[in-house]
Amino acid sequence: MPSHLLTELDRRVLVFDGAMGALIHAIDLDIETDYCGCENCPDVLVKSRPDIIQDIHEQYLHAGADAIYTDSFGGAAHVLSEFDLQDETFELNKRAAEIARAAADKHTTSDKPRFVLGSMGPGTKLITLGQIDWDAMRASYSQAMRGLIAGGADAIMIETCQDLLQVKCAINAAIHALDETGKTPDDIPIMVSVTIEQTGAMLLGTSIEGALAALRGYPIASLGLNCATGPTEMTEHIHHLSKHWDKHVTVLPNAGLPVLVDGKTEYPLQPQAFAEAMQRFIERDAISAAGGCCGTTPEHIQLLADVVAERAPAQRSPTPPRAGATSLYNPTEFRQDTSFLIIGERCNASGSRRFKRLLEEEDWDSIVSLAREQVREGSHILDINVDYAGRDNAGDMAQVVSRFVQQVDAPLMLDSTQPNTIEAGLKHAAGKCVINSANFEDGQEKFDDMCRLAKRYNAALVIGMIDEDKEAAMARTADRKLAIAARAIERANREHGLPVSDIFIDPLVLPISTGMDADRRSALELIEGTRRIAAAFPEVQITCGLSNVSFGLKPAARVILNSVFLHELVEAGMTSAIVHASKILPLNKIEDAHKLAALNLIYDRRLESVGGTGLPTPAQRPEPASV
Ligand code: THG
Repeated sequence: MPSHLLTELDRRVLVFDGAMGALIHAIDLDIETDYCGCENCPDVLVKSRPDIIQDIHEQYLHAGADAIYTDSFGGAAHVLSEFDLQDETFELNKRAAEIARAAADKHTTSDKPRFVLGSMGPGTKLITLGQIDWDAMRASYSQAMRGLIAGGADAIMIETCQDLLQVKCAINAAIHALDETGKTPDDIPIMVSVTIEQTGAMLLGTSIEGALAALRGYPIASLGLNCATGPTEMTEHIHHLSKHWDKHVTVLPNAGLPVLVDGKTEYPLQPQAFAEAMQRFIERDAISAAGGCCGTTPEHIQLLADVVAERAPAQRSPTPPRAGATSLYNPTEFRQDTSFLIIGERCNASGSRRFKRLLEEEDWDSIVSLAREQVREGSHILDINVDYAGRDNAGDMAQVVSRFVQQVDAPLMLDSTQPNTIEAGLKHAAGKCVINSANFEDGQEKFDDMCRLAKRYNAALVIGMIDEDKEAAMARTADRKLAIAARAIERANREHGLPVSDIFIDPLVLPISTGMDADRRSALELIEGTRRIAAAFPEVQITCGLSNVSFGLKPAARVILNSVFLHELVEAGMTSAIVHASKILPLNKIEDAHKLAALNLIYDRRLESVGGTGLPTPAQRPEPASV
């Protein structure tokens, strides 16, 4: 059965409650008897003073709130552990939900149901800063969320989020907790509310565009904003969500920006002005739910409820953002209108002597510099491959990714044949990544593992055109490349639910410079394969490790062959390539004779090899095909 809360959110704008902390602080409570010795831990009051918590809930319900937040903002085990309360995580959260449930049920009438939102705050440790790791945080949230579900919460509200990696981890925890209780996000929706500071970004620097792009693939029912600022400062961010987020938008501002009055923090926005500002979001941005955060009171919520007055949400027709990945900070679209998506190849232990040396020396700062150099050269995304015999690859991946996440503003492509190395990176990557890569070489099970990683961490996925057929190995013909692509897209999309636009097909580039007969046609087949895949699957991304084509040639010849080959591939429908960005030349910078020589090699025209550039020179000089 679809959740009652979701049905109601479709039907009318819901009023959420206001601040709880200030109302608690206004009451004279005893540290020992009320707070159980845990000073500044409001979460413990559900045990010692349920009467106070229920009374605050009822004040908001009385004011007209349709939904109330449980008193469990700091209820995750890793937060409670600061008060040595970690063993009570499940119980405290269950109590918090039960108290809110009792209050909500008491005020529910046949025409006005009231809801309980199981609140989960960001905690006191930032995962992207390395203060806690993914597994610990996920387990901690899961435990608390199981309590909220057991206590009767109608939704899990992951709120006041400052760090995208924390949000991804908390969503996974919620899915896990629901799973364990035999529920799904259709029964108990997962809601997310991020905090955009006055700087215009989340605490760790994420823009609203970045947050939306990184979270869009998850089964969340709403995305909104709360805390940090008043409604005015939220205007452009809410506008962005309204235009591009195709599910519910929730807005819970503070009562303005805080001011210091006689050494005390006060929130200046009065109930009337607050309600008017919220009315603008409801009318202009078609938001689904409105409430208040710090500094808001039952009076603010009462005036807000008067303004909302059971109205239906305004109409809007959001256009979802185009497929892409994100760094911690910003999104990058997979389709680059006037170019191709440039994936920097140089952070690769087997593709760069410099990177390999820096990895051996564990010179992480210079590795960051190499990454930044690639961004300056024009790379949109950075490939990271630390696979290297004799080292702890998963450990290296974690080291590299945790640094790049904060110090490099580009989405990351995690490149390894080992799922555990990829996952080690995903556990540190706040933004939306690309996994490189899955294939069918070792059977469908391993392929499925990579797809599951992509789902869990909301990453895009590169798939190489190679399957179980040991004789044929990599797909060398256009036919086989297309056939494997069709199977891969079917499996990743239908079976695992990866959006087609988040799938990168890699038809696989082989060197054509080996002089071996078997390799002579491989560039040709690749171009034709790309053309067919692009025609059959217009939404799919197509990529390749371009530099492979010219292994063994002299550096100057490689630049020419790579550049000309890339041009042919892009014409055929290739949308991205893993390259050394500064070594790709525009065609008009390449001499005609060199261009022709490269084309002859690519199209396997009859050649005899001579010295000079290291490129074969044509025996005859046919007209270039596509330059
Ligand atoms: N498909 C996918 N991923 C891939 C590949 C692919 N990842 C790895 C590789 N292939 C693409 N990356 C590189 C990186 C470097 C080089 C080639 C491919 C390269 N490096 C020079 C060399 O080895 O001669 C430079 C050496 C140096 O700077 O020291 O050619 O196909 N999905």
